[in-house]
Amino acid sequence: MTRQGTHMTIELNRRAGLAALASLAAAPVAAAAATQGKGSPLPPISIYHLEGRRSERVVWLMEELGFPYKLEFKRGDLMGSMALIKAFSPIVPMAPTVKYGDQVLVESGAIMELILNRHAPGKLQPDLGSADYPHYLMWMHYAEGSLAAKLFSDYRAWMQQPPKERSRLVDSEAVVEFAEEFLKAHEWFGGAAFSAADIMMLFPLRVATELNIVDAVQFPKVAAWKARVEARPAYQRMLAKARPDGMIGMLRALPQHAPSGPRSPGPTR
Ligand SMILES: N[C@@H](CCC(=O)N[C@@H](CS)C(=O)NCC(=O)O)C(=O)O
Repeated sequence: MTRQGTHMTIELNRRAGLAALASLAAAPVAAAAATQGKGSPLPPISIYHLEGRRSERVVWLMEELGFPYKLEFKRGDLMGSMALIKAFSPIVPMAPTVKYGDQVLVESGAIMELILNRHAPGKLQPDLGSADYPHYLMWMHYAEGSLAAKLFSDYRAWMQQPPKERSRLVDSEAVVEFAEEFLKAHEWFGGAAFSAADIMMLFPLRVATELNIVDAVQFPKVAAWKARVEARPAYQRMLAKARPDGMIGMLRALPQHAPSGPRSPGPTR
């Protein structure tokens, strides 16, 4: 790996990928491979990345699957990494941006669903017909649609005008509480087994407590789940490759919360 400031192109898991491609090449057509549960051959994938941000989800997924990918970012330089993204995809520069074959994709959840459904059938998702599947799919989408959206809007509102007491307008507790309640009855967001839903949920739940948007002590099940997912070898490999110097450029954490009053009745958007 080259050092800071230089444009990093990291070719990862290449050998594993070549072996997988070689074995898949024996299948007559991609569709036949998919029906045999092997998945279609993976096109070349480049992940445009910002350290510590949502693009880690795709890197982590690829590490869980042992799939090859290139990682594009400037180590220790978020602005430089964003400039790479803008040069590659100026219309909607965001992380992750993924080059999938010759297609340009954004939205971490959609990218993950595509990779799993097309190239890794049966992995990191519950069976479509199982009781776990509806929950799995709900958390896959809740992570961005309800949780991250509420957290970041509360964060901005709080930064703009710090509230003096818990308020219906700045109340991310409710959206995190929903996750806490679920984890009282389930070990993982996909139910019985670790899945891509856990990968989706880690970023917003990390942001929630690291930026002090909610009090970590109020959510012990979430804390225990975080420790479980962060201990996974694939997560650790992701950290080594995609966040080699730890967290950089972190947003300022919110000041200590206003004294707790009664919980307000949930999200109001
Ligand atoms: N819903 C998108 C959100 C992507 C997103 O907003 N990514 C952030 C980084 S975590 C970003 O690129 N922000 C643009 C910026 O910081 O300028 C996803 O899940 O991929």
